[in-house]
Amino acid sequence: MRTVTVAGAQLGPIQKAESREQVVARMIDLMDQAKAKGADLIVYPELALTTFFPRWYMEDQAEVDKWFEKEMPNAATQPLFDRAKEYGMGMSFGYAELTPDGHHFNTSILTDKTGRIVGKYRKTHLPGHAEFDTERAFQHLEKRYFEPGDTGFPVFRTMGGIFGMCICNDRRWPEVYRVMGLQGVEMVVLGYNTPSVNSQKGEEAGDKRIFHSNLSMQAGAYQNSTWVVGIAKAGSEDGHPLMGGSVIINPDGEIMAQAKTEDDELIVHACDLDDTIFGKETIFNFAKHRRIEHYGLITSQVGVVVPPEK
Ligand code: ING
Repeated sequence: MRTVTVAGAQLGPIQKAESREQVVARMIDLMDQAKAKGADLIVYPELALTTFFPRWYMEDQAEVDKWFEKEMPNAATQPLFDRAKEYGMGMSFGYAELTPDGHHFNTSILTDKTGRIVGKYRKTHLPGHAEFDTERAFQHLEKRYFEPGDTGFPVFRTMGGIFGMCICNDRRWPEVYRVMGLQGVEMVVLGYNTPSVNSQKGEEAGDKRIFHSNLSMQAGAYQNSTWVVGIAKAGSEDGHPLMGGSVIINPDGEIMAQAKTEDDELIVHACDLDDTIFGKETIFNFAKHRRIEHYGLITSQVGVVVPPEK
């Protein structure tokens, strides 16, 4: 048994006017609750420190940069790192990263039980668009404000297991889980900020969004025999609704815990990393069963190339 008790710390909405200090206080309150439930690891959402600012069109780079962190930890987040260290609790959360040499990433970190950052991941798959789109009901400007991540999909040894991260839209791409699966990942932690409505398809029902989100993460978990923890920032941010539905999914692809609200909400589950072994040694024993001589298009071709008309 290698049990890691995971607390998924879903955040409710963060309004544009809310300060990082106010948000960190909410995150610490969830961490206190997690401690009371014996959590070893707490997982927060994507861009956990601010509102989902890519919904706002901005031209002044100085205004854009206000949403980014120039160092981590920093004055606003140090109390969170201090509390995690006091509790001996690992944590993962997402934030907008502005590097010393001027690069802008949608980033997530993983700390160990001593509060040390042991892993960093920068979001690879940026959805949305770079210019103001008059056709959309609302903007989704991640391609405007972030560069595609440069980390790839690394995994990290900590807390007695092998952990990986991805962020939001990454969870929809099977390659993401497989690259980590090929490194033996036993738990993928990810945060998301997913609009409850489709900016291009108004009539899409909210429950289909939850369905697609769960389908993607459950498939990733099952097909790589890994735990997947997907944690939302949810609720209405300045009138823009984000879906909830935070989940903890086991290596068989089964949902073991799911959030019920669109507010700050903790979901907790004792995850035995040894539950990943059977799948990795049998049906998804990659070394025994994969036939990579037939998979070439997956990395040699970006888009679709259809066969010629007869
Ligand atoms: N958000 C959304 C996500 O992938 C999205 C964007 C929503 C794309 C629904 C496609 C369909 O969950 C982020 N931040 O990636």
